[in-house]
Amino acid sequence: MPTRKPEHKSEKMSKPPSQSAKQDQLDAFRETPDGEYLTTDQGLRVVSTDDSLKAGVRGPTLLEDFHLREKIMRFDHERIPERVVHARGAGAHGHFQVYKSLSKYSKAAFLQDPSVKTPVFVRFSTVAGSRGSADAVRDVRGFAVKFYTTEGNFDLVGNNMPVFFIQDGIKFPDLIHAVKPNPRKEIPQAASAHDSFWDFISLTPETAHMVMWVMSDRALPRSYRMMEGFGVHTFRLIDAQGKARLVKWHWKPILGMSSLVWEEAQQINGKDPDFHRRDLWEAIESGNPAEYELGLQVIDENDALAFGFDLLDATKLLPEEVVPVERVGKMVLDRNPQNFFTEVEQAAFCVGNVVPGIDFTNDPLLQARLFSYLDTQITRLGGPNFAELPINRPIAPVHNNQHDGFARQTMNVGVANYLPNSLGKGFPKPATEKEGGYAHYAERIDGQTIRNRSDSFKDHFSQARLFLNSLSAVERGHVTDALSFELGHCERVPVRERVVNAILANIDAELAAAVASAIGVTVTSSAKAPTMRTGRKEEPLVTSPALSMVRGAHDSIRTRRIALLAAPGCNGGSLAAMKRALEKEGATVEIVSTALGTVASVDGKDPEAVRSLLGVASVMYDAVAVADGEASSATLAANADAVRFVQEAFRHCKAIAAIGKGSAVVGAAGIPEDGKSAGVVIGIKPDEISRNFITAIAQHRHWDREKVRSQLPSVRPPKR
Ligand code: HDE
Repeated sequence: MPTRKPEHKSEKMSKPPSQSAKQDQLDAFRETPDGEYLTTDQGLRVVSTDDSLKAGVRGPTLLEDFHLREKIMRFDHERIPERVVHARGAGAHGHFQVYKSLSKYSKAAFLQDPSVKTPVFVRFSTVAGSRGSADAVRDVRGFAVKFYTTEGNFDLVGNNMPVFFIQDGIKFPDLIHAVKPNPRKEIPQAASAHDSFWDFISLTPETAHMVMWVMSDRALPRSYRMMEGFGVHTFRLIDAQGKARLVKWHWKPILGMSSLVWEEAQQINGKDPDFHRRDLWEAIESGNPAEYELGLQVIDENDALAFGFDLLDATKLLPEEVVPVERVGKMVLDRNPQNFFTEVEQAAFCVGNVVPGIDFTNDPLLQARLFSYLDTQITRLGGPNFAELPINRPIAPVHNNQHDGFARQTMNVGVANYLPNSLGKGFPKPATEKEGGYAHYAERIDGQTIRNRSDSFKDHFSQARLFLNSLSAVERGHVTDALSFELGHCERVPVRERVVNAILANIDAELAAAVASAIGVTVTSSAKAPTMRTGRKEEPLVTSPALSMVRGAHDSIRTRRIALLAAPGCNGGSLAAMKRALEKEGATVEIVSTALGTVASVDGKDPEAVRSLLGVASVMYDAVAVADGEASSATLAANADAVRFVQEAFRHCKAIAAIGKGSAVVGAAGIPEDGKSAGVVIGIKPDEISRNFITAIAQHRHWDREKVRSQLPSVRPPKR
């Protein structure tokens, strides 16, 4: 069993963490069997692990076989309860660094010095599905960051959407029961397209804004590396003078935002249920860290009600056009876990883990979370000692009188396990604020005990409308399609009717009408809710361009996955040139052929196929190109899998290229071979095609094609 390195008593909180502080701590627990003998948990060497101890070769197994009993006992108890929400996830290690001191806002030690790299562990997740569910479902994504600071752990447990379904945590069990599988049949898995979810939505108007987000492309991220993150609630930052400011936390992905299209996502869930987990893992393994900038919206403490809504209401966002997001630091995730269970499954994020300089607000959703995250670990991690697990252990020293309980590891020495004491000379002693003690912000509170909500929480539709109005026509079309899909799966007509009339009609008449006609119900309500103010000006903000995903840089193909289709008889030289050009831009390129291995070429430059058409599909790539060569093209054009590969890439609006004769495969897929369709690059000069192909891939999607999606010509027989 690995031995733990002792923590040094002399470790002072002010000492900057070594860059590897957390990694060193984790490494002390790692066990590598290289060159070692197999032993029992007691360290006894084992002679055989293949046969149980029996009375005679054909006789009964003996109870005396302690190795058998221990091995089976340990196996029987390998599973722990999955997270009640966010059960499916993936994690990575890295660090965080501020660009410059944030002392003007917060006294938190990890926000002071740009030369300090604070170790972090991040877990991304879906919400509704169970641990073995597929990654590319329509859902909110969790974005939980644990900062191992010198003053203790700070957990920023956020999502990839800036708002939430409900305003008060007391409704969380209702929301989650409604979205989780039907309690009788336990279906559907990891999906909100069912009656109970939409029944709850239709009767809970405060969900309207979040519903727009979940029905948008934000719920289908292309990668964890290409989505934003949000703290959702308003928190407080406290500076060294004790001055408090309100803050909204943001994470901005360096690669920009990208999404999947719905049909593609559904196919991915069959072809590669581990799509996002694999993407994160492979990017990091190939030396491409996942990177995000930390953004802050800092608001004056007195401005909680200055923007036409309540900053304590988690169903509202503060548009970036009203209060800009200041980019203050960068997080780099560059190390994969070495053991999923101990590092990812046992990670316990607690919203209540804060450090001096960061504090809470009275957001009633946040307040309920402060209880839940500590409480839930007792069942999930089997007792109160979960903070001792290596992944959860702070790098700041821990000294207190919280003792005992299941699986306690620390051996506290001494008899004075209480305070005040004289037997232990008064230690461990409480710290003053100056010595780094956490003092809660002294907010003045004056109120009556009441089970009710503030009037400032009553507007549920203005920001749902703001979000919808801020989307591009294509994005808006996707919201309509998603609602039509989801409600189309509701068996009960009254549920469909209520969503349309009680929720959608209040947001936008056109949206309600379009969805109603798709799901066979009628809009009977013409009462659109009034638009309330968002921002400082009296006239309502009509759009917030920052809410659309199509804005932003489209100039990089770094880490994009590209398939090059080739068959025997291809031109290997031009294909290799294209591969080199794409790889130079940071893309991952794979040659896909009718079989694995060397593909015979006409020019002696035989490419190596690392995938076969049987094993992959175009939904696993961002773009596809077809090799030159008469025989290769003829084979691929006659191969239904190859033709479908190209056709699906076209349906999903991805960049497509064909070198020379490769255009025949594009033609066989029913796509015009004139190279005039958006994002379809056809030609004979490899350099020029590669250049144009790179530009087309950087666009990520060529949405113009959506208009023709349903009219895509059927597959033409290949030209002979
Ligand atoms: Fe969570 N949430 N949540 N949640 N949540 C959990 O904690 C809960 C909410 C979020 O990767 C649980 O350790 C309540 C908002 C993430 O391990 C649990 C309420 C946001 C993760 C829990 C909310 C989140 C969780 C389940 C309403 C975005 C995964 C296991 C008051 C700001 C963390 C666990 C990880 C996990 C409760 C609402 C984000 C049960 C009661 C809002 C990213 O404690």
